[in-house]
Amino acid sequence: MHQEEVEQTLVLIKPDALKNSVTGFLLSQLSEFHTGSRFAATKIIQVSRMLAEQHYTEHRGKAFYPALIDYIMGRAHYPDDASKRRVIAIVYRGVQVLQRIRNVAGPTNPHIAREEKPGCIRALGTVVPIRDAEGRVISERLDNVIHTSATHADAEREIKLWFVPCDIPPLMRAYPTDVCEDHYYLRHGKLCSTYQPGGVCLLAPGDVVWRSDLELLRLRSRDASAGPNLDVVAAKYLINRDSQD
Ligand code: 3AN
Repeated sequence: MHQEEVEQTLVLIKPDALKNSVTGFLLSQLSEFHTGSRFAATKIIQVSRMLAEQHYTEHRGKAFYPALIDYIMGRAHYPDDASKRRVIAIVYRGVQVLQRIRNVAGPTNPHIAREEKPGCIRALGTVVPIRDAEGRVISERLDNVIHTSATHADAEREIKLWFVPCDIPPLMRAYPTDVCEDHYYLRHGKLCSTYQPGGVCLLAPGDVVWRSDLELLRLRSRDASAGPNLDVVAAKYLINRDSQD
């Protein structure tokens, strides 16, 4: 096996899978035996709104977007028990692992998955109508059990969004890292270099950081409005920090 053939992908085992206790089945379907993939990282996450909105940023503004955010946050499946709201986030690595895992997952829409690819993971899912205030169906929520990255560019964006480098053993990291030399705090949505009450320390000197994140933080500390949204870096440092709404 040549090193350059090894790729990575992000899988999210979503709240409906956890509620229906199919996690063991999914892990078996995703295992090296079926997909040639190996674990590089995994964690249990209570998904914040910030993380959900960054993950699904391409769907912002669509009719199903609010329901999609509620779904990945676990609010749809656990409306009355926030303590049960979580996903399992996994980085898999292996040869052609992105496509092999997408094949096992199947089509995005569970109805189509059942028709076109019976036996795939998303054939276990369901489709929930979304209604407006008058009760008219305006869209649908696809409860499709797992997320898998669609492209290599998506995999890089998503792995960097959900994981810090030290979640992944050094020899399994696919993207460049740097060592941070400064303090970066987030306070009321703004970046600061010194601690003030209410601030959260994102990074301290000596921390290992995705190089692209550090570039954005440096840019932002010179010009507070430059570059992409700060949340794309901040969200992973806030994972499991406070219980979410
Ligand atoms: P996939 O998850 O198969 O890569 P994406 O990335 O296009 O599909 O969409 C991400 C998620 O957004 C889907 N898993 C699904 O929950 C939701 N979604 C996408 N398209 C629609 C749609 N037309 N109607 C409802 N929900 C959708």
